[in-house]
Amino acid sequence: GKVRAPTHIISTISDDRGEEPCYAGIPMSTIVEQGYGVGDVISLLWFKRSLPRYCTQFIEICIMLCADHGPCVSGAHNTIVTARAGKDLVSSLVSGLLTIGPRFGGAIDDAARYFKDAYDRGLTPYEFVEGMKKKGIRVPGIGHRIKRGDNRDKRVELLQRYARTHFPSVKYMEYAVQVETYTLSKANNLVLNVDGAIGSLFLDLLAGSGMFNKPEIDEIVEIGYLNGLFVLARSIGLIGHTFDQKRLKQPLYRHPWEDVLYTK
Ligand code: Q5B
Repeated sequence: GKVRAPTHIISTISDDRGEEPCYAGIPMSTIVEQGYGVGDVISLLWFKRSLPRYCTQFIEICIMLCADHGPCVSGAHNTIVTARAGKDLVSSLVSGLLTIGPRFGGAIDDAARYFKDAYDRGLTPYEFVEGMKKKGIRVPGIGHRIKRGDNRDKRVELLQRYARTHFPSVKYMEYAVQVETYTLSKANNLVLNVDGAIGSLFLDLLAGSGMFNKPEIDEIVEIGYLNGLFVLARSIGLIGHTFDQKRLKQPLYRHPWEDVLYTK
């Protein structure tokens, strides 16, 4: 019989061999003609299934809300400095993206992991937060440099309002809100931030949509898909900052001496 040479790559999300490319088995003509959006494409290429409209709309809202947060955040700052050093689009973009991590924008997966573990184990917010403190771990998804208990993040409110209206259950998000109530009683900057809101709400999407079984949810949380939402979204803003600096013909950036504490 025929002997098949062993393959070097296994791929399950897309196929470009036929007349038209397919994403998770769906031909491009269907995607275009049936009006699929970016949320649908993310569903196909990341989750390998078509998700209900309220889920794909939620994904699109996350992308829109996280696309930019001004020039002063770590990512935009790096991108601006790089663009002003005369570097190209890709270099400026990746220098901004490289700041995304546990403190900035990249706390979504850990927020989902820790909120899920604490909720599923039935921990009270007090037990959860104090347990994290004992371990010396900051609660991912809690805390912000400029947002406060009396100056909440509008993006978080918008996500919560959407989910309360459209999701069948928001139990993980409500748990995150209880955690926030406790952390705010400790310090006014310990608000539920955009990473924590997306992390907890994505748990609700995974658990409540009926589209994922338990091993699939556990695998998504363990692998960590959700920081990808911030990376994808913020790329839009970082590309915009690169064009902005080029358009403005900004010179090489040099930080002012008077803003540095020189000390021995
Ligand atoms: N403390 C975000 O810190 C920040 C605590 C905490 C327990 C916490 C911090 C943090 C977890 C990671 C996270 C996502 C570094 C943030 C984002 C996107 C963005 C960004 C933008 C955008 C801020 C003061 C005191 C200390 C700390 C304690 C702080 N956080 N305790 N759990 N989570 N959060 N990141 O203000 O006793 O004095 O030693 O790591 O979720 O990135 O817009 O900027 O769209 O671009 O620098 O929104 O919260 O506060 O470090 O001076 O701490 O609070 O232990 O206590 P800060 P610090 P003590 S959203």
